[in-house]
Amino acid sequence: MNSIQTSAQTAGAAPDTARSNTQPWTVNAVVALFELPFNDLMFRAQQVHREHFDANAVQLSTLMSIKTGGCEEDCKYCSQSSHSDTGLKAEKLAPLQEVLEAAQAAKANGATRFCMGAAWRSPKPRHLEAVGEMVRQVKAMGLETCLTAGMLADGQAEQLRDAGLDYYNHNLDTSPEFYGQVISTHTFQDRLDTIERVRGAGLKVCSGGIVGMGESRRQRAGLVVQLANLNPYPDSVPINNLVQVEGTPLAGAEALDPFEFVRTVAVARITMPLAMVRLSAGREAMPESMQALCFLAGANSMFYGDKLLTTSNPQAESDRQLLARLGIRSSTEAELAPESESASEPALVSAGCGGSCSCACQG
Ligand code: SAM
Ligand code: DTB
Ligand code: SF4
Repeated sequence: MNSIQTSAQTAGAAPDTARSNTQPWTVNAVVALFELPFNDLMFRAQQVHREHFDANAVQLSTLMSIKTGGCEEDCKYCSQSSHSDTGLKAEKLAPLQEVLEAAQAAKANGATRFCMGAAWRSPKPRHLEAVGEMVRQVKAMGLETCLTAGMLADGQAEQLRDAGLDYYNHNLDTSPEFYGQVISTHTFQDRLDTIERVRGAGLKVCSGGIVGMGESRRQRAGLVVQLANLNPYPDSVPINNLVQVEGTPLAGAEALDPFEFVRTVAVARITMPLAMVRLSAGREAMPESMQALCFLAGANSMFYGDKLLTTSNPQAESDRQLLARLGIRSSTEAELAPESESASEPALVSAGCGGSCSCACQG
């Protein structure tokens, strides 16, 4: 279809599940969204956002790199690729205790999800055993669990599901047309295959991409189209702004216009109305005013905690202050979820208020 779809159209006849677009998005239609006057695009995104979510609540996830560096893949943006000389030391899988302590600290700080990242092309069976135990024990702490560990073989998603994994993160990263310019050691189809296995096992899919790698606007639209036309589209869609790491081929790439980043968030919100859209890597370099625009554009999740995987994130304290200044509460995804009865009135979750607030937090 060539015209811009409205959310009413997407909510039309008998979708397979709630998160399916009844008519596929075309690249032209998504480019047309990108080309809207900025205020019109923001208005459209806010309308869609408010139709499905509390517009003043975000979900907070904390990341930990459980296996850093030495990855055999050649992703040109990544600090952990062994094809780049970034000075990062390759490490072994972190001990269970270290992971549990980090998860406990994340929970105490107000995060509701703990995301573990491993720099693997694909996990080996012995890796999966160890990671499964981490997932089991983090889940037992009352945190949602997310893992990103590369391509999965048949049966591995089921193994993780049985350990208690909620989400598997596997980004499509960029459009099929641009993919080969960024990564040559696996294909776009490989990414789709893993997403299929994750979905097939009944895990929630977290999949998004990176912008600011020198792709064109049409290619950014191409990424969004691929995500939005997944059936169903991802439960969670991280939008990363390239963090330029010295020693990677993409260090020195021309920075993306900040408004184009905000537009990408808005377009993701409009095309995937029920997804959690996550403001992901790159926040440290973003002015707070730009982050506020991202929330206005429909972002309702973010990485919270002083570190992403190998690069830094804004300090948790400054994020708490930013959210307070914007009147944005932190909330669990269950409370934010469209099907939840409490979606319109989410219970408050502490983002480390220390018990000094009047909310229903755990202090
Ligand atoms: N090896 C696994 C994989 O590739 O799926 C998991 C780890 S990988 C670091 C997870 C995601 O982080 C990538 O798909 C990419 O979207 C994002 N990412 C990695 N380095 C980044 C950077 N320098 N800037 C922005 N996003 C980045
Ligand atoms: C995602 O989309 N972004 C996160 C998470 N999923 C794993 C990773 C961002 C990594 C940023 C660069 C780094 O810290 O190494
Ligand atoms: Fe980095 Fe993941 Fe690519 Fe490995 S597969 S180089 S960890 S993005």
